Amino acid sequence: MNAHAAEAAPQPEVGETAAVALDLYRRMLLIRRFEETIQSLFQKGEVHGTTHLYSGEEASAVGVCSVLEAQDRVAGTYRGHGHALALGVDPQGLLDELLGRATGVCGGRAGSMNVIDLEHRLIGCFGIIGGSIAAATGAALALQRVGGVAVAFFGDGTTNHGYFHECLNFAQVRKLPVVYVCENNLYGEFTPWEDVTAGQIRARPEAMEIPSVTIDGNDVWAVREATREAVEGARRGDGPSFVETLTYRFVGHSRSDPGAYRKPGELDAWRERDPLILARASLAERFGVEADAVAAVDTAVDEQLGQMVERGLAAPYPTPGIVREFKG
Ligand SMILES: Cc1ncc(C[n+]2csc(CCOP(=O)(O)OP(=O)(O)O)c2C)c(N)n1
Ligand SMILES: [Mg+2]
Repeated sequence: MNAHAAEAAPQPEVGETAAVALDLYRRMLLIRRFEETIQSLFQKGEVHGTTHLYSGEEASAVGVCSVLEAQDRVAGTYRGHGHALALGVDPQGLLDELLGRATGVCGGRAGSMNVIDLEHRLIGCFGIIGGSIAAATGAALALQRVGGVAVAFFGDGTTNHGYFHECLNFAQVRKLPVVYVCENNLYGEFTPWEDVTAGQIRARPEAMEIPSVTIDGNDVWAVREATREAVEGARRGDGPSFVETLTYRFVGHSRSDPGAYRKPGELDAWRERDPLILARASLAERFGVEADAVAAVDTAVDEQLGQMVERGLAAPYPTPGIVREFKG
């Protein structure tokens, strides 16, 4: 666990059902398997550029997005496959996008890092760190007039960027409906967060009197409950909130990183707290879901991905010079 302790995980609210729990699990599993597929396609030379995987952090996106409504808007990062799939972006469209095909959600022209899908509330994924914070803050300025809440996902390292400080200050002064979700995975690229960050991250929004919480980012229920509260506050007109999800990426920063900087035993310790393991445990213990029902979800996701790869590899490449119009 990170240097600062997470608050106790809230229990699911009365009214949460086994169906909701299974759906949250299915979404997290879909992200994990989708990215494993992407990585294997990348190694075969079918996915170009680079990839930044979200493996290990799935509970953060899925928990946050599970409480959003149709009018809300989300800005993700270059680790955005997870954010997109958690929002319900069509997995086939996303896969095709990464394969550079015309059938991709951006017509095959965005690739892994810059996916946008306005139909599914995703206003962009940003390769420039802090870009998501600026975009979500701008969206919140508009949503303040028309209704809705904006969410920005970003990492621990990004809290040292000027955008973070400027945007949070602006959002608090204008009481914008925005939730800032800092996915603290302990590292910014290859650097431990504490080597480059003065004080606790949460103290920064707190200094601006922005309600802030630090939670176990691998527990989808903890993320869901903390975000629900933050989103409700934004809808009431109370202004911005800050949610720090403590999590860990199981793979390197990007495709070329073997992760040699990890502390001994660190990866294994976090693997024991894999969000999928925690979700399976909660399915059984809190909801009485039988192992067979979980296995059926596992099989369905595997089959879905197998079919998607076949279709994606058969899809056409975009015509040079012709840019598809975005709907939104
Ligand atoms: C403005 C800007 N500066 C530097 C970079 C290079 N860069 C890419 S990822 C990264 C680290 C970000 O770390 P963090 O915010 O913790 O996100 P994580 O990758 O851990 O999810 C940096 C510095 C960038 N993309 N944009
Ligand atoms: Mg980080």
